[in-house]
Amino acid sequence: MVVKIPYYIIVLGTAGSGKTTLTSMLMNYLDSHQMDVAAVNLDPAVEELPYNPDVDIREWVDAREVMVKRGLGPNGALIASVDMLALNIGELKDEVDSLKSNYIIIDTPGQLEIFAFRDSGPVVLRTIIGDSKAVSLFLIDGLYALKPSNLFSAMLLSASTFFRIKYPQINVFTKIDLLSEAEYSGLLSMIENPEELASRVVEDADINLMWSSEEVYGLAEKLYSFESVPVSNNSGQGFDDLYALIQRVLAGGEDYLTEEPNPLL
Ligand SMILES: Nc1nc2c(ncn2[C@@H]2O[C@H](COP(=O)(O)OP(=O)(O)OP(=O)(O)O)[C@@H](O)[C@H]2O)c(=O)[nH]1
Ligand SMILES: [Mg+2]
Repeated sequence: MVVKIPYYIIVLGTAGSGKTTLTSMLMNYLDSHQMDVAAVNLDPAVEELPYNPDVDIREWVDAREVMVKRGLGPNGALIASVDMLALNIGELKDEVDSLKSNYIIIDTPGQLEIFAFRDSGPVVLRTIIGDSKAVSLFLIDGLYALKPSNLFSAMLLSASTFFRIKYPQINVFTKIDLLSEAEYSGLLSMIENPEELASRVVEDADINLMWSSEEVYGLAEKLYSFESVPVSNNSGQGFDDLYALIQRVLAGGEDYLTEEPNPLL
């Protein structure tokens, strides 16, 4: 018996970095390449989505209701909502397991700390994904990353997220359609070359950096072990490269392996 085993694509990143828009765009991209794709929304506070989620956390927890009932602020309510979900994850997991898609994209909330720095997020992800293959996309706003110290700090955040989530990770620079040609090539030269980033971070530092430029370079070099890809969620620029990187991680560069046998059979 041949059973489809889905590949999971987790979309993470700071608030407003473009997670939901990328989820929608990537769904369209995979769909137009004859891949079967589904989406899971794990943001309990989102009002409107540009895609139709196949599984939606809001079916189980409503962040607004949690806010009112428990007298919490928006951040506290979000954290409590995901904690509540972690305690009742079985039903959501069953719904995800019933999906028959090649790819399942998981859109996460803007409060990155829930997924990266508390226990509930990683527990929810590991329960959903089980033994399947997964890749995590760490989104960095391309406009924000133009400043070397911003880029460096975003890459550190990406690395620290990786230590908690523990799935292979790709840094995805979004909103490149908003950059001028000069800005785009400046960004590219920093994300392709750790030496350039290190020297610009040290050059631009208006604080007393406790690290020398060699030390910043050493750290930057390590951060470059994550692959990077610039994209526009508006025009679709960069999505061929993004798909190729995802495939390299998930299937050694091949397209989805539909004939993958179930290891349990
Ligand atoms: N120009 C441009 N705008 C983008 C791009 N990606 C996202 N946006 C815009 O950025 C804003 C935030 O996008 P979202 O997709 O909601 O970001 P998010 O990371 O899901 O936000 P939260 O879930 O609130 O953290 C929206 O206005 C999007 O239209 C992009 O590649 N280019
Ligand atoms: Mg979102």
